Amino acid sequence: MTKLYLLLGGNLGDKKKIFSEARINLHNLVGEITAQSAVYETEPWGFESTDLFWNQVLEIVTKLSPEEVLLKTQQTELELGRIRKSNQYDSRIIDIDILFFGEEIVELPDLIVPHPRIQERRFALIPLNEIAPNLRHPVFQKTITQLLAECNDQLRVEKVK
Ligand code: PH2
Ligand code: MG
Ligand code: MG
Repeated sequence: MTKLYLLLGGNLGDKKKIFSEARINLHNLVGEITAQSAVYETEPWGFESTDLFWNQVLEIVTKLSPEEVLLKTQQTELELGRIRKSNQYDSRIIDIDILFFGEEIVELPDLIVPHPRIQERRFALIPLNEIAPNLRHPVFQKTITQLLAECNDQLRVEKVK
């Protein structure tokens, strides 16, 4: 069994309903959700849009491999209606990213874990720091709290009330 951290993100549609369905699907397909951060409203990172994101981190205990988890997250994205328009950053209904898979390092053509841009993104670090402040990044050998303290991202990240 491995403890894994997933990031939910989306800035289109009924975010409350979509996030709730994503959590149910992931619980059924990947494993028990053992912790979840608050939901945050966040400014789009890397592109311009007036549609603010919601982001949330889930801790899940799984017996699946990283590749199997990737398939289940992609299946969930499709079931919830995600359409990929381009390879550029774009508005979307739901994105489910694998942030950490235990302390494993995975480098496959279609999957890199830990997620290669966590350290640049407060929208990922802030919810992660809420539920796993002492989790150690196996490449940088720093905790989430340390990565957050060193992060230069200035975009707004606020709890949804
Ligand atoms: N995801 C991206 C690009 N930009 N910005 C925010 N605030 N939240 C995201 O989840 C997000 C983003 C690529 O997946
Ligand atoms: Mg993403
Ligand atoms: Mg993604």
